[in-house]
Amino acid sequence: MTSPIERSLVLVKPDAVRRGLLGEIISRFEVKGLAIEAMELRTMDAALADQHYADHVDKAFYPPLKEFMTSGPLVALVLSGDQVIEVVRAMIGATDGRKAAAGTIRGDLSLSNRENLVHASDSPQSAARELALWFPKL
Ligand code: FUP
Repeated sequence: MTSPIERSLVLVKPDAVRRGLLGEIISRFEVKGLAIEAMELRTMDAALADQHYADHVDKAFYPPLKEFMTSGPLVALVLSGDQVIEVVRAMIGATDGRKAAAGTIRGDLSLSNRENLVHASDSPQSAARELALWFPKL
């Protein structure tokens, strides 16, 4: 029996687009051996931000986070591969770029707890929810 290939929803955030880091970040996923099943330049609007960050809308950090995430285009990706959810979470590193381990995307390229370059689904449940939100036809 083979299990279905797992998928993760990944956002390369507006700070990465502004800083010219799209190639660097997407390249890390490619060379790791993950498959890109979908990739779109999109701009989050307020409604999508509230849905995407449903768990965070009541937190004090949410208003500036929403401002940042809707501030310009981002790249939305569907990545697939063996244990892709866990693999990508390890590749992006801890939330705060100042504390993220060297060798991770945030650890190497971010100095911020907000402008931390990448979002990635953190569980099969959040992947299913986020994939339905961003790529409902997939
Ligand atoms: P992560 O799963 O690592 O992206 O982190 P969380 O789900 O905990 O937080 C989602 C986003 O909220 C982070 F990517 C950045 C932002 N955030 C802040 O701006 N301030 C905080 O104190 C915590 C998170």
